[in-house]
Amino acid sequence: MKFSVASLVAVAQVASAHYFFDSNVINGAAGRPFTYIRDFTRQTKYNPIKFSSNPAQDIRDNSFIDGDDIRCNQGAFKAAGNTDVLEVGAGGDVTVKLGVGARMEHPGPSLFYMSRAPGDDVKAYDGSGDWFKIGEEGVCNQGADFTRDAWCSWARDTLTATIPAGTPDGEYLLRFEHIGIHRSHVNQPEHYVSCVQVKVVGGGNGTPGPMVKLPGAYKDSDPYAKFSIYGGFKSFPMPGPAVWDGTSSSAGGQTPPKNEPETSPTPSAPETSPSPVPPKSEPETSPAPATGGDKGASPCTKCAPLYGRCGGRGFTGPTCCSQGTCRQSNPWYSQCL
Ligand SMILES: [Cu+2]
Repeated sequence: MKFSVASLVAVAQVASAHYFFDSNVINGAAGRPFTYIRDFTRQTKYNPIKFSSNPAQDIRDNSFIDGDDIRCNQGAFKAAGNTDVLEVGAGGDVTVKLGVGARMEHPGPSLFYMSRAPGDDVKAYDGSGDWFKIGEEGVCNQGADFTRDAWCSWARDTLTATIPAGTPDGEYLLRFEHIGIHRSHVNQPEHYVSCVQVKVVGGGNGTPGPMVKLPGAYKDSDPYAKFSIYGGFKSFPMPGPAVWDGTSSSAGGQTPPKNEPETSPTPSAPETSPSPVPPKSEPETSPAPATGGDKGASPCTKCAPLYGRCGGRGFTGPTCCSQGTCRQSNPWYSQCL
């Protein structure tokens, strides 16, 4: 029975305000899902990862930013042996794409990390070693809406990381992360992560760093986790370590956000300014989702799209349809038809 529910959920993966990375774009074409990206086991693939200190009803699939699932998503190590290793030249790009036609319609930064596999055997590596950051992007258009399209990744369906030319040859986990910060003002950033298994060739002899552990790189007391996007542009305190400069290791701490001219970090103190009042829940532009009956309905739902899932036992996503009518197929699955 557990398996039948899981497979129904797998079938029900649909475009959503939430998302997951499942394929690599190679020579302009997205490949088969989970070829080089480790598949993961969370019940609802597109669900975000949250802090264990967040209210229980807001946590999804028991995945925590301060737990092992923050490495490569829930249960991803189980898929390691069955995931191919993508060969990539140092200095080259790796692009990942969201599954099921989703787009990143949450404001927030994107970050890229690598961790070298012991013995250069990434298929046997659980990600418990040292991680370094190879890139990040935050605000690309300061004049745009800071709650939406000011962010580089807004409405995109791909992320691209460049392997630093100085990266030594070897096998690595390459971790892509997008963080939705629309609810950071209530200490609830949402992390979306996937790992690609890569083999770097033609590399250099740099010494990557600074190093962090996952979990460990993010804390619920970090400024990014308390940041408010409401009330106009503010310099965003990018979480995690400084981006590796591509040469030697540096004993640095937080990096100033490279996309923003201001360097003063946002204080982590709670905002007291009364104007404008941040929304208690996620701002909605689409019709308010029906919340009746579906205990634990997602605090950041839009209505489900046509053919999207809109209900069923254990479902915590949107229970309304932006197109079509929500029809029950069976007790575990309702769909917008
Ligand atoms: Cu969300």
